[in-house]
Amino acid sequence: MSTVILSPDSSVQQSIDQLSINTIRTLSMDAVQAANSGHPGTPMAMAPVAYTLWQEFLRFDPTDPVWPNRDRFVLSAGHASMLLYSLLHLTGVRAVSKDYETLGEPSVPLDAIKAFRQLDSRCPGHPEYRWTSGVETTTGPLGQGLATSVGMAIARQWLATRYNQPGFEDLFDFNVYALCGDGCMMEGISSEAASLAGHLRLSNLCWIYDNNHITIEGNTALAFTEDVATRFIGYGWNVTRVSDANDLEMLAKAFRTFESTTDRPTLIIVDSHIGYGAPHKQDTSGAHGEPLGEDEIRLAKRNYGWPEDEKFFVPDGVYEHFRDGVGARGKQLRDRWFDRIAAYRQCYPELAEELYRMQHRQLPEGWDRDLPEFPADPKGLATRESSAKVLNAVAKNIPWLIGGAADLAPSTKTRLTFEGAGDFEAENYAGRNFHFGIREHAMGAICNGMSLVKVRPFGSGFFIFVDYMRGALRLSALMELPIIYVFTHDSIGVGEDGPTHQPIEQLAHMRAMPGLILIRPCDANEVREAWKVVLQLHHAPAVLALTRQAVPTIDRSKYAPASGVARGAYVLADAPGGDPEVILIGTGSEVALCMEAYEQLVREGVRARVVSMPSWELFDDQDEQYRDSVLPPRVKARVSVEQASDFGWSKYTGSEGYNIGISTFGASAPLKHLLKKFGFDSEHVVAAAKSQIARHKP
Ligand SMILES: Cc1ncc(C[n+]2csc(CCOP(=O)(O)OP(=O)(O)O)c2C)c(N)n1
Ligand SMILES: [Mg+2]
Repeated sequence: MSTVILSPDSSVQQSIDQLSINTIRTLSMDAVQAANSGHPGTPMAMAPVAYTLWQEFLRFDPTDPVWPNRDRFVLSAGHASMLLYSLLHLTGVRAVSKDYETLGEPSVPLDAIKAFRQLDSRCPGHPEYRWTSGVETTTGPLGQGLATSVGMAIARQWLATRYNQPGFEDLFDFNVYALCGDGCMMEGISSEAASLAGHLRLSNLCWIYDNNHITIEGNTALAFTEDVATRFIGYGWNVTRVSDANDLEMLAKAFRTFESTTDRPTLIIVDSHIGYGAPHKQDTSGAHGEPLGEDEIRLAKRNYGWPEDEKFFVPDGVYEHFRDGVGARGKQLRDRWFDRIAAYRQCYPELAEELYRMQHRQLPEGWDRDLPEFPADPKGLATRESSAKVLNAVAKNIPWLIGGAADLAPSTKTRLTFEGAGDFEAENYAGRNFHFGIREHAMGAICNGMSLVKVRPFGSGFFIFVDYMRGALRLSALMELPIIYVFTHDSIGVGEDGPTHQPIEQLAHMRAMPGLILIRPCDANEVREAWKVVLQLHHAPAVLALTRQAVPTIDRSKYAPASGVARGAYVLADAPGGDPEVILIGTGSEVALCMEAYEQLVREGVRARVVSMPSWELFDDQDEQYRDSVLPPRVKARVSVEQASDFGWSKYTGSEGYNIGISTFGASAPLKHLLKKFGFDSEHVVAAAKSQIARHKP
């Protein structure tokens, strides 16, 4: 090990390893102090772990942080963000544009660290994907990063099985590392994800657990005394331990153990001291989430042999050291990979083309060929059934459209049934049908991880259980990931299953989430159009809300085409001359009810219009002229019909409109009794329409 003199006025000499580690520590302390907010203790403790991993093992090229076969590093303990920012800075990670072009400038310049947690800084409080290059996934809600890392590891196995070909056996062989703390270990989502990762024997997955026995309220003895090692052995993981976070040799040995383990994931439990080196705060929760204070920082720097008055100090040689370590190794591997992908393109042009399109979030040529058209049919079929037909047609055309359900595929109808689709299992990583098990929350995060590796995932379940995965879904939206969530059993239409299974407020939840596109199609042809819309999304997750029960297939020769779905809402059936005196607005299964009421109103000489409104978000995105053509401002008589909470509907029906909805949790009974009880019959809609007309008479 070479030694370096720290600074002219310091008598302390330390190895370049130690110097680099202490730079990570002090940058983190100084940034938190300058922001007067943040979490210094864990970066101080885990600096040697992150250093060893990055400098000795991680196959990552800072000059091309989006190289597809790079190892992934996920900071699941997102509050320790300064640990990651210090690494991104010291290794010289380059910025990447929104279109994944590498730019010349650094992703995290020192000025960004000095502006930690300030508006527009590349160093926000918690790491944010698509904001700071080199951040592989947004973390902060504890446990999410761990479960996301499982999705990344799964996607790598799937990619490797499909694209690694003779002569190119290592095209995809990246590893996924995730660093977590006690909080991540306590959250249920990590148990779900670890259980599945063990079951799938994901040997490319390594979790590093910072076992510091400290969380916000104090010692973990307050609430967390289980034997984590035994738990993970039970999951089928390889578990190893490093009893001192400062022991670089033991850390390296643990990472080598991971690398040589080929049949299961690895957990490295590292015993550490939060706030390491701070004399009054080490090993206390006081080091977790507040600045150390100027005096304590001085003392800690003294302990590190650091110049006490220097701030944001990067000693000579540290940048170069990272450049010659992780930098040189990563660049060589990255360049070699791109050379090989050129050769791969010669040998396997079709597979190479698939990879190119997938990695650029494009669809293959002809992705929408052979989509089913559904003839008019008064009996019709459930939208989950029509969705199954569309999904299976489109999945044949998009090889990397892969996904599954949380043990509900027979109900959600999301199984890919065509020849060769197969099941993704430990023995068959080529399968396209995923069995997430009854783990909705992990399913959401795993879909996030898969999407971050750029395959096109879908996940499905009962709509009511979206509540179980909301944390992950929120991150899909925050990260702008084009994941497709298929949620069926979308209303009291589930009938006898009763209030526990009847979504009431879930539509409003989803509509309140920024960036998420919700589509609730009304019939089979709207389902086809909805799939077309969501497949073409690049930067937004989508939810398809589908029925369990049959809905009529509307006669499109008589009424407007289903392509109106793309605009969120459209005039399905209009008053003679297009001059309505009342507008009925429905979504999903309630559009048929609006049509029934419409027929009756028309028979009675009432000029009614029916608007099918499968997606608020898509409609709100249209220009004013279109929106006004669908909902003319002068027509104030408006009725909305939806089997759910009417929360938010007055946005379209006005403060004096009439919203037919449900304000309880539903009830258990055959559907036809529920429809009567909750007022979803044409008499109610017709009466509401008439009372609206009367109310708004000039
Ligand atoms: C889901 C979730 N719940 C609560 C929090 C708030 N929170 C942030 S850090 C933390 C304690 C974490 O303790 P640990 O993981 O042991 O981290 P350490 O203090 O050791 O770095 C909590 C409760 C959060 N970020 N996410
Ligand atoms: Mg802890």
